[in-house]
Amino acid sequence: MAYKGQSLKRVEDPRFLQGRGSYVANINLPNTAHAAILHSPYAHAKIKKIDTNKAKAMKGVIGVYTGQDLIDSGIGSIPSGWNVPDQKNPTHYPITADKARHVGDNIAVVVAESPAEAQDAVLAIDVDYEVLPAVVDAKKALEKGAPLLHDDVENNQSFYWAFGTQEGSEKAVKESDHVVELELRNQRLTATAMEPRAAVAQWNRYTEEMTLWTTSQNPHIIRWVLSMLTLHIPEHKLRIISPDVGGAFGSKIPHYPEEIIMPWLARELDRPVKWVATRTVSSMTDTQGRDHITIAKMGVMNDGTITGIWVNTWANMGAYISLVAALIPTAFYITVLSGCYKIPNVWGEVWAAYTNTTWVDAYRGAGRPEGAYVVERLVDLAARKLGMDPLEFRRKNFIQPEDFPYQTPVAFQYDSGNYPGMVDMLEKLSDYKKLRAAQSAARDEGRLVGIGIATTMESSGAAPSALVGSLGFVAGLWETASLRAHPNGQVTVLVGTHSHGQGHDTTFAQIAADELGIPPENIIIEHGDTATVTQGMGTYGSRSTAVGGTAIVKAAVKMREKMIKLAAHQLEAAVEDMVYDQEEGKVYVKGSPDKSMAFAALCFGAYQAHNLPEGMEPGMETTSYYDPSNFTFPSSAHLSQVEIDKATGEVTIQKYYAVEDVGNIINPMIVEGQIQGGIAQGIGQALLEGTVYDDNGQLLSGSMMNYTVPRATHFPNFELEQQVTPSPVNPLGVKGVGELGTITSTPTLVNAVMDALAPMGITHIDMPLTSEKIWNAIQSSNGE
Ligand code: MCN
Repeated sequence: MAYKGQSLKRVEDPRFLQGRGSYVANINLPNTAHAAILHSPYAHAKIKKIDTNKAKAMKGVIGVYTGQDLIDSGIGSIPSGWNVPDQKNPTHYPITADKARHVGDNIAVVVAESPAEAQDAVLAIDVDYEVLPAVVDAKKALEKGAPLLHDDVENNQSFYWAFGTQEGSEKAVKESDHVVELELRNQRLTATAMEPRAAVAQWNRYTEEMTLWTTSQNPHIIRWVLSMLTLHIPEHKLRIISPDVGGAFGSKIPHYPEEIIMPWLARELDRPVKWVATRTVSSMTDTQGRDHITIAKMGVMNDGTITGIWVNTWANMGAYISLVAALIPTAFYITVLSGCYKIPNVWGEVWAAYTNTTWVDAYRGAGRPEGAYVVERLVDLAARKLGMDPLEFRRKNFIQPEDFPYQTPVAFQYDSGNYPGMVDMLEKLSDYKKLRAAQSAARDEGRLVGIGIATTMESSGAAPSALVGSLGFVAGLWETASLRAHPNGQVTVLVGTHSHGQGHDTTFAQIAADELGIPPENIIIEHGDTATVTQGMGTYGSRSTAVGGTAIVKAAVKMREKMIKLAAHQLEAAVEDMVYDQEEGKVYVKGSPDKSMAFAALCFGAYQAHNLPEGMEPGMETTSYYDPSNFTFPSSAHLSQVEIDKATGEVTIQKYYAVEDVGNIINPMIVEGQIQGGIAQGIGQALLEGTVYDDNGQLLSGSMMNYTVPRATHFPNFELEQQVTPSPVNPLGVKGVGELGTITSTPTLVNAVMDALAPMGITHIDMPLTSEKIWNAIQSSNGE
């Protein structure tokens, strides 16, 4: 029976729901010491002197350490793993020694017998700061005379990157019948994962081995960097475990200071050391996302044909360069500016700046939501300018199914898709004509009802390694999987990706079950421990199924081949005459189905090793390293209807429809869950969320009291449908789903609100579209 395509219940859920999750904060080793960190209260301040004497003398305190202590012992600077030409990567020690560059920058660490004693002693550290002027805005940071963050980075400029058809875009925009222009801010966001970050380190003085439990999406990458660049412990003596991780959304990709500080302390003190962030510390120090200022233009002809697009962006990198931060406004942003459309000329350029804010890295979608937002807002404005229906305008410009593989002017070759089919489905699902008729009736009554649409594609499962290398990645983006069949026919699948909410224990078992012909109950999935899974690149960029899932398929093919050889030998038949029955999990002789050996019998035979073919090694274990030939390109079309209360500016989402195309689907229920969560997160950005710094760099949204994440009551029922256009890139035919809902829902909602406000002459308001901003726009509009 085929398990792929079925909505199997998530096997991990009973554990999570019954409080049996194993999170880093639950790791309690004997004799553990507890660390607390002193964070800078200033966004930019020179550290003139640190007096730790009072703190050191406090009850329970084992030690107090400053940045200089770590530097003196040879600890390295946190590196950048993605480097574009001429990129300037400032020095970034896990505890700063010279000055604080953002609120929350690490100033010192206390280790004590209990978390409370450590925290109390943190308050007793006396720091003499010289407060310096701060800059929080990317554009202002690049201006002459702006406060300089790093001595080794001139003008605060991290990098400049550009791609596309500069001349063509300029000409196209100039010579078009119409030009639409937009200046927008894609505001900064905080990931607010349910589980704050944590790290526990244990040093084994006998073997000189270090074990680090950390809340990471990519423990193997953390091991590479810790070993080679920051902690300098040999890789084979370093074990990184990322057990259950309670959500991440990109914020647990980076190499964080605490992943260096805790092992360093554990070795210094020769006892386990534990650190757990509070929500406030997470708000200040988890990497944040987005934060673009953009000026964009689109040229269109009278008949609705898009001729070109021109985009200038200023990207705020925060105070330091994070691990893959440089990827986000470059290869994950400018490369999606063609969207779902045949645009002959696409040009994007970006200036990236350091500012006195928390460092920025991936946040669900990472670059692709920013790109989709620019394109979909321009498309909406263009349709409005021409008086065309936004669905028809999109249809006119779509890349057609027969155009795939489609080469855009901005590097990507899209694998497959059916964008017209997707909007046909959306039109039907939403009963679009009826919605428009109802909207027009509501407008006649003076109500502010709007319908917003967005159609987007995204690039998931970044690959191949050589390509991402040429774009700036220091590592590769392959994935590895090992299948270990046990003598009784059960199988352990070890995979280099990391599940932190996505349900891989379930979907990966479905994949392996179909490949081997055994029930998923006989398979367990292991990930997140470098001692069992030898290598891996982790989970982000919606890569796990397309890349990790395919590595499982490839390892299963090798296992089937070995089983066929073994069965042929034991059944005294020719290898060419053997058939592997993936339905039944057995190997039989063609034409004689009763001459067969079951999967478990073959496993037992392989370990028994009494009767193996000449030259065959005992055991049943296979490994694959898989490097895909291309990204996969999922797509989606969303539609939402909103109503705005004129008196308060409050937006109510009345209807939400979404059609997604993620290729073949492994588990429809999990895919739906990913999309539902993604839509909620994208709407959160459109309407509510925003990380706010004042001009002095003080974080004004540092708690859940003033950073508004959406609640269930903000949403109507999402009505979802799937279109299936398999990807030719991988044998599963799958594309990524993890970020798609987020990418499409943000422009959908903003387009809906702008549609509602269109009769008042309002064309754009920057996110989040709070009731206050909308109310103010209504008050100053010319429509009333
Ligand atoms: N899937 C499927 N069929 C497909 C594609 C995917 O059944 N055609 C299933 C997969 O097997 C997997 C899930 O859907 O169980 C997501 O798969 P995929 O799109 O491959 O994405 P990843 O597993 O690589 O997850 C990463 C993605 C990203 S980049 C962010 S950010 C994100 C997201 O997943 N963070 C999440 N979803 C999240 N969900 C939770 N609960 N928590 C997070 O932190």
